[in-house]
Amino acid sequence: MMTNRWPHMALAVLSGLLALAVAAAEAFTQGPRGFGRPVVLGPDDVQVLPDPPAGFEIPQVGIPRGQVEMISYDSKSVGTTRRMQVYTPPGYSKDKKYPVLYLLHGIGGDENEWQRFAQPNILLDNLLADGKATPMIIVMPNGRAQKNDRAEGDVFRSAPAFAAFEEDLLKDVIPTIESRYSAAADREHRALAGLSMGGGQSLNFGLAHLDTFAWIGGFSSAPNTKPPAQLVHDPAATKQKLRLLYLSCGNKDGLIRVSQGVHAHLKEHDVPHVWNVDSYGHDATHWRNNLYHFVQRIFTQDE
Ligand code: FER
Repeated sequence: MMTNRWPHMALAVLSGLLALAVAAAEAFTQGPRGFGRPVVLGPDDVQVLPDPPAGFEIPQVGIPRGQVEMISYDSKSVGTTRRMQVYTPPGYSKDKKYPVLYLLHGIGGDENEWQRFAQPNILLDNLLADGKATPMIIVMPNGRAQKNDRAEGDVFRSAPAFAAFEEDLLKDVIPTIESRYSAAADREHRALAGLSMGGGQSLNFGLAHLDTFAWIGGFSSAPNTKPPAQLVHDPAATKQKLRLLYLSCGNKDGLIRVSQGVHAHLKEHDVPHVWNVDSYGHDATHWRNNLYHFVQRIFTQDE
């Protein structure tokens, strides 16, 4: 018997169209690259550190100030001359050795991004005047390790260059700083932190090189973060070496699932860490506020 197939075909076409419409609606509401994904908060996803006091980012009057300078270095792995910003604290002197924080930017940024979002020099000058931080050098390199390292065009295409930065950091950036500045050159005096792509880089490189870094921070870490079990594959060793592991994310940031996954793994394996979930999004306020907290908690042995 001949059956009429038209109703079936019409149905198939209709459900195909419906699936497309649902996918388009999801792409629209979740935004590109997961920024707008729905945030699902668990019981641990709470703010453990208060927002900084009013005026923390405004230069205090009459206090000594550090300096920020742009320097160039030859990168062997990239094959070009690259740039980084270097903050030296007030009273910087060759007679002392300073710990160093390497501070990494996001996917759309470069060596100037942290200065634009947070002015780490102002935060540090203020904290030092109040006796709330250890004098340190802060290095803001360019984490896009490729010949054209400007944030141009579709910045997501440069994601592989953010992975390649591991070699530039370890073999060129750190040796440059330790040869040109009065820097203490051991793991207890090196910290690595960053925002978004830079957060992922800090977790990936820092936890893989605990002989180089003892203090690690990831703010709003991006999906370039390695899977948690890969990041911390030997929890006992990680625990023994880490001085601080600081994770933060805003509760309006669609990328929060990345940090939630890292926190869950650390908790499961009893690796001490800070997990601070504040009320911001993927934005400069979150990065500035959490940098303020992070810098007060590093290099505390030097106090
Ligand atoms: C992604 C979403 C966001 C991603 C990277 C980012 C590599 C980075 C964001 C930032 O640095 O602000 O899917 O993939």
